[in-house]
Amino acid sequence: MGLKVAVVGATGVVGSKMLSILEERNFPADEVKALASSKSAGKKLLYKGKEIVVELARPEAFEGVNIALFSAGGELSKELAPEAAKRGCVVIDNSSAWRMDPEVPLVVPEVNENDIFKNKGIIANPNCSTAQLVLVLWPLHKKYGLKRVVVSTYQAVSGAGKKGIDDLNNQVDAIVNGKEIVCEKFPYQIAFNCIPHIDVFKENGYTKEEMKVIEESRKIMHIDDLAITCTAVRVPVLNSHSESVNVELEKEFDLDEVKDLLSKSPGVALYDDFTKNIYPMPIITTNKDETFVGRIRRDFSVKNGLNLWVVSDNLRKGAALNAVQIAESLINKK
Ligand code: 11C
Repeated sequence: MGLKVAVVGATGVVGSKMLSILEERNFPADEVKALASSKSAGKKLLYKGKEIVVELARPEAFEGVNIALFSAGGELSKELAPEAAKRGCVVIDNSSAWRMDPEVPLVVPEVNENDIFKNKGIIANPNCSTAQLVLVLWPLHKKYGLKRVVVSTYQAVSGAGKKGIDDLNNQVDAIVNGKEIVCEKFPYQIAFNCIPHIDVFKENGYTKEEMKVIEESRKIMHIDDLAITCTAVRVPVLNSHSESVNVELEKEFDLDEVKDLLSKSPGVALYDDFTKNIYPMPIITTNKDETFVGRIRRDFSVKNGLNLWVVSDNLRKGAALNAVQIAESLINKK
C-alpha cells in the first residue's frame, strides 16, 4: 500500500510551508491530505499542481494515514495526536504540547536522529529558536564540551504566525501614513521597536519561550544539567530568527579549528569574514535550509569563551523543514 501523509493545520503559516517543503523535496508520498479546523475545512490548496480540498481534522481523518505533520496549535494536538497514533499513524508535532513528555522524542535529526526510532506514535518538533541553536552547539559540545551557554534571541514576527506578520506590516503602514497603530498580536507596537517578551511569563520571571530554549536544548542534546540561560526578544523582522550565542567550552580551542568544524557540520553554513562584512542576517537566510553562523570570535572575558551569531529561517529549519526531515528519517529507516 502507498505512503499516505497528512498535514494538520495545512492553511497556517507553518502548515503551508510543510506542504511546500514536502513538494520541493519530492517527498515520496502517494497521497497527501490537508487537514484543518472547521474554520478552514473546505478551502482548496494546490499540491504538485493538483487541487486538494482541506478536510476537517478529526480522529477518523487519520484512518490509513502513515505520517501526520501537525502544526495546528497545542490544544488540537493534545486532542488529536493520540487519536492519530491510536490508528497507526506516526505524528510529528510542531506544537509545544508534547515536547517535554519523557515518552516523546524531541528531535533535530542532525543532533539526535536515533531518538526518532524510540517513538510511541508521537515525535515532537522543537521550538524554532531551539532548533537553530542546537545545530551549532552540538558539534561544539562533541569536540570541546559545553560548560555554559548564554543566548539572546532576536526573533522574527513570523514566529507568531499570520497575526504577527500582519501586526508588523499594518503598523509600518500606519506609521508611514500617519494612521492609528493597532496591536493585535503583540503586547506593544512591534514596528520600529523591540519587545523582550515572547509567549507568557512564568513565575520565575522567564518567558515560556526562554524556558523552551533552555529545557528543549537540554533534552535534544541529552545534557540534563547543561548550564544555559536565555533572553528572548521580538524584533521587527518578518522572517528568520537571529541569536547571539556566548559559549564557555570545557576544552581549549583554536578559532580556525572551530570555524572548520562548523563549516563541516550538517545543516550549518559558515558565513563569516569580518574583513568583507560577511555575517549572517535575515535577508541572507530567509528561504534557505541551512542555519548560518558568523561573527565567530573569542570571548576574552572567560577561559575558553566563544561568541557566535546564528541566524536561520524560523519557518524552515525552525519548523516545517525539521518536521519533514524527521519524516524522511522515518521512511528511510523502513
Ligand atoms: C515565536 N518561537 O517565535 C515562537 C514560535 O513553541 O513552537 C514557535 C512556538 C513553538 O513566537
